[in-house]
Amino acid sequence: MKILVLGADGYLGWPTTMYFAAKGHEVLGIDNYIKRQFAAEVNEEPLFPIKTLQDKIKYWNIITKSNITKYAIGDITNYEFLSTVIKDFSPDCIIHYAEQPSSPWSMFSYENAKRTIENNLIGTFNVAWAVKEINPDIHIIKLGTSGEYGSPNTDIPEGFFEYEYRNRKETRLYPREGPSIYHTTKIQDTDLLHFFVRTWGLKVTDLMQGPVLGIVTEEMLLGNSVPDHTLFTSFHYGEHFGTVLNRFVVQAICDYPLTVYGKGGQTRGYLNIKDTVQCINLAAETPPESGKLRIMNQMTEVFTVNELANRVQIAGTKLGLDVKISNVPNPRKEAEEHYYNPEYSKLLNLGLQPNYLTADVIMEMMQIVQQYRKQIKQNTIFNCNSWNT
Ligand code: USQ
Repeated sequence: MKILVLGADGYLGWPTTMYFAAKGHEVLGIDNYIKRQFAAEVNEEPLFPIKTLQDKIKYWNIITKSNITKYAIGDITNYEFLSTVIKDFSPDCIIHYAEQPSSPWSMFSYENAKRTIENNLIGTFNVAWAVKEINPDIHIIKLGTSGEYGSPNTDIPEGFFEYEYRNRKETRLYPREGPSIYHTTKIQDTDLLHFFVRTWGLKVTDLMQGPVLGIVTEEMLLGNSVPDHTLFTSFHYGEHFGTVLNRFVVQAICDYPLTVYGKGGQTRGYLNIKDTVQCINLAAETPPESGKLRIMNQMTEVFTVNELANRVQIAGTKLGLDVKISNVPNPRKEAEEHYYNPEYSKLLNLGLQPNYLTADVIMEMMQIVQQYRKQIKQNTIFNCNSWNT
């Protein structure tokens, strides 16, 4: 296949680019480095030094002795740029990660909220419009978020559900209620894509992904037991850009009590970064029929924040660390104790082999983070940047 990866410089975009390239697909990775800029504004550089996308791809092509992976630097909110790339490359599949990905960052200021809305909504709109104009047969795989559902008091289906109202039945998108501006843009992305699918028969897969954890994917190992650090992805641990398990691992290594927000009963579906790339591949290999929006819940196991903290503490003890847990004031507006029961069988039925969160997985992460301990900026870990202030 010819695969266009939008947001190829990011935490998930770079492992995805390598994954498809390693399978022999022709990959074009695009990025405008905006996430690097957004993160730098809040002093949150990734823990590991990360080369530019150009340099990563050049390095990848040298060590894998191939030249099928290419890059283009540009902004997908610029329609001229995006449509030219799609016309020239003529992809079979577009994987769309090119969004501002942090909920806390989107809530930090008016400017951040506005930039999140502009970047995410115009970007997605441009992708859908360009595909409609150039070739509606291109399969769009869009990274949504399980946060679109909020934390409802009923089970959560995979996208659509059947309901009955005044003795009549209908099937519609399950109601969504985002806890941040970021999550709300993802809801609007889904609505936009659904409209394009219904109106112009596009083929779209929208993945409701839970918070991702982990550092290493198969392609960083290059067949060895130790990863090549030059191929590492942008691993964040700060209050805005780090996901919770990744943050806890870094906190354990630098003797910072794990920052459980509030009561810690917040429950989400999580997955390993290795499973993200597997899921994207499974989606790419099974495009939906035209005119149908396919939604799949992308997660492999459900935890409360307290359960995650306990697991990190146990893994830390095995490595001789004295990991403390602290219930800090919750900077977010979210339920801290709630029902949560999402369905997530579609990707398993397509063949997903989950990498579950074992003590070994956490210890492996800790051993890598340990090597970069001196680079950890403790002052970016918790400043209680709040939804309410
Ligand atoms: N949390 C803590 N302590 C921390 C950090 C987070 O208790 O130090 C809690 C949060 O309050 C939340 C849960 O852990 O209840 C998950 O937080 P997160 O920061 O790992 O995830 P979230 O902000 O929800 O967003 C992340 C990614 C986003 C992705 C989303 C999936 O930034 O790209 O889409 O996970 S979901 O959460 O399902 O919306």
